[in-house]
Amino acid sequence: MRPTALITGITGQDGSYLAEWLLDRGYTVHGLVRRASTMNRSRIEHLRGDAEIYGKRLFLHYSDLHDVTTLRRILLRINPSEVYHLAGQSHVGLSFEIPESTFHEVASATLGLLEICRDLPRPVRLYHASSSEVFGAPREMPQNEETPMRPQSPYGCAKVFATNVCSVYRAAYGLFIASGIAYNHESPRRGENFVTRKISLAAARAAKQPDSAPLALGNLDARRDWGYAKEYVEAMWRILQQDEAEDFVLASGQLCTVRDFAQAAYAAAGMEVVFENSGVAEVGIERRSGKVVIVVNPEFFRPVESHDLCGNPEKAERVLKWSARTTHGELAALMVEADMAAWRQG
Ligand code: G4F
Repeated sequence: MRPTALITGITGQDGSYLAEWLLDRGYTVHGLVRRASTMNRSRIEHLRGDAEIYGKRLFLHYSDLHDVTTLRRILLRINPSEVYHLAGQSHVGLSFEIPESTFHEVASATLGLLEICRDLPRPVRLYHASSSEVFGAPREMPQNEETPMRPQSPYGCAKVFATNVCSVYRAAYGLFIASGIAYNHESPRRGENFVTRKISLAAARAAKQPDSAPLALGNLDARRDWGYAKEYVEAMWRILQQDEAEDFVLASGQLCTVRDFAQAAYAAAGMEVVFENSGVAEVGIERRSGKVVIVVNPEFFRPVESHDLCGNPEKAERVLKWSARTTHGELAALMVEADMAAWRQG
């Protein structure tokens, strides 16, 4: 019999790559999608358009994570062996503007899902997408699975709750529940309001339209441990194939500033950049030097910034036999190339 997986958040970056990974391994995949007036399924459109897959091994179900009755009914009907819980508001900056809905989507919804899993007749393995944001302002660098959590945002606080309640349910009820404490992972499928994709789109646009408006960014000195999302979904799957349920840090172990990522992205599009703090540049290309201008706009600064978030991937490498392979420079280049290719196709 084919293994069956349920993915919450299947239309997102990670959900779409994970669906591909599982389908390639012979799984039947079910995904939860939210009912909305506009369809936002572009990342899985190629799978939906594949007559060999859609409706045969890939199924989508309308449900909201707060619609616990529907969720329970779906889980009982499809009887999955594995659940990958990836859904929820994931923008850290936005969580300062919508803290309560962030908490409901990230924290309460996870607890609701655990309650359903607890009652299922057949034991299920659950992957919970935790985040480096649980560490926030860590007292050590790099962080590992034992590093104390010190979140710096409403989103981070919600993830702390969700990660801790997953551990409690694992201990209390003997359920196979494991969190991947993932550091930033990006791709051409990344949402456009995350900094790497914002940069790759702007670099591709500047290559095509030299007089386009300059890119405006927030904190250029912020450093992140960035990896390629396509590789991170493999780690999620490996976590559920272990004998014991355990949490894992998923990281590259390397830091890169927003400034350096931007420089690498524009270099991949054949351009050099200069950074202006004034925020008043009117065109993207400085006529004298031929360099592209990136301006700093305080609007994109956060009330509190997480810092020194660099993961120690040692446990994942040793136990899961997994490591992040794509470097920051390679990641920037592959994202820009994908966005330039999309421009060329119109
Ligand atoms: O791309 P970001 O918005 O990602 P952030 O905040 O690190 O969170 C992402 O990674 C976490 C860890 O995996 C996830 F938990 C979370 O769900 C999300 O996927 O910002 C990265 C850095 C920040 O320091 C931010 O202040 O870039 C800085 N930044 C500078 N200018 C900007 C901008 N971020 C955004 N979104 N937009 C800017 O213009």
